[in-house]
Amino acid sequence: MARRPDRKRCIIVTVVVVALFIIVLGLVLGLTLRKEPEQFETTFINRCEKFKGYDCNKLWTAFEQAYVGQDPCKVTVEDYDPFIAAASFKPACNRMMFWSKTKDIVHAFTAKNPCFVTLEDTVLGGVADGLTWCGKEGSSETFTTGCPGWSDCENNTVRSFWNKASAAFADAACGNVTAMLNGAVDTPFSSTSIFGSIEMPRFTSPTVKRLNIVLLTQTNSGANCTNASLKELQNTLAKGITYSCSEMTEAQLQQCSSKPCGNCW
Ligand code: DVN
Repeated sequence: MARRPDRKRCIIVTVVVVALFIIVLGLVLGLTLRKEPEQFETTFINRCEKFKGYDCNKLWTAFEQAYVGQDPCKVTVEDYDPFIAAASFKPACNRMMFWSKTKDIVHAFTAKNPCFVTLEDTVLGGVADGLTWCGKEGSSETFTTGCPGWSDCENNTVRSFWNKASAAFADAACGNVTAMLNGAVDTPFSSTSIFGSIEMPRFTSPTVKRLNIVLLTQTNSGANCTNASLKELQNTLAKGITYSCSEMTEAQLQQCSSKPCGNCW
């Protein structure tokens, strides 16, 4: 008879312990799973705040609405329209710098020589440079792992973003425009690259007056300005735009970093 209350107490204690365990497990799992999207959003907002004059929360909301809750292979360039509208920027005539296969060198150059501005130096590209992100059907979160790769599907979250941002950047091109290409590869100009397929076709005369190609060359080997791919570039460049090509070694480019705007090539 005296054992019954003990048994009851034992059951209550067990239930409380199990309930506490479930709550703690839930909290731990919840915090762990929430960590990823929070980090991405924080990175985005922190990067955005380095640029003056933007409402970064508004920019974030416009950005995430493009892909959140969607199949990461079904995000179109148009889905990023609200972000592009919110991230409007003043065109930097004569200072816009395009590039292909020279990502690290060109960004090291523009960091030292702010006369020139790449897409990634603007809020438009700066918030997402080097990042991977996607959504999932039925989820309101941003994921940074398990996203489809660049060539897994045409309309993937990241690729559509860069296609749209590159188009918007090129639409704003004006005056003398520069593109830094890589002389260490067989075809410095590729008509299927973002520069060749999305950006250059948007340069129109008379808004764009001149296209300066800066071809980064090795001292003794690789492509030079007579390269066949650069002939193709000239053939596809819109009529009325003047073309020039300057061969430069990395050492010459370094010296150029301290020169006044427009005096490099
Ligand atoms: O003018 C620049 C700039 O405005 C940018 O938005 O587009 C132009 C550069 O694009 P591009 O001409 O295609 O040059 P790349 O060097 O061939 O590719 C540029 C970047 O796009 C790569 O560095 C990749 O980005 P990541 O992975 O380093 O963050 C990405 N990319 C392009 N093609 C890719 C690819 N990533 C994976 N697979 C591919 N096939």
